[in-house]
Amino acid sequence: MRIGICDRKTGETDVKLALNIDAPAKASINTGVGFLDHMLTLFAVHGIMDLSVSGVGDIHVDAHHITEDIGICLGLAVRDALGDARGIVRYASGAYPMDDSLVQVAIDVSGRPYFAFSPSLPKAKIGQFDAELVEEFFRAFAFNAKLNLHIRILAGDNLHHLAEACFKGVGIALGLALRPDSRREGSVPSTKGVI
Ligand SMILES: [Mn+2]
Repeated sequence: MRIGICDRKTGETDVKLALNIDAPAKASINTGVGFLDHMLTLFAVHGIMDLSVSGVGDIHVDAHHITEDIGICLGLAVRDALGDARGIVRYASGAYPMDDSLVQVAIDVSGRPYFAFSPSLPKAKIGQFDAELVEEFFRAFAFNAKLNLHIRILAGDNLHHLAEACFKGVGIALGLALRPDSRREGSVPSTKGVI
């Protein structure tokens, strides 16, 4: 079982996160931010991973620090679980609908961080949650997981649906990219021999 752990405490947040990428889908999420709990649950259930997150943050300020820091921790936990990334598929992409919304996600577990999100979501709120934090979350995640992540909004204007399509889409694509492929025969999926 490939398991990654991240315990990270700063002056702004205290995050404990565990990720098992080979376990049945399960989510145990408590971040103090309801919308973020909902998104991380969708990420784990549709990515078919076992994710537990307990986070405490300075949400009297807003949800920025806790959201970004959980993105950092999820990225570090993916890196931790992967080790040298032996035998994985490495690439995955798809277009993921959520009613009116359609989001294209492409992932390369390359060992090199790159992030693109376009167009940016409007500066508006989804309930109490700032929609712009969706992009902040995935930037922190991609940079700390050291992978290429492209998220393109193809259709839709319901911000709740768009955010859901992003979290489900990245969860599903990540799950597919991290799957072991027996034809790799345990080799590192790179002509460089390292990821
Ligand atoms: Mn929902």
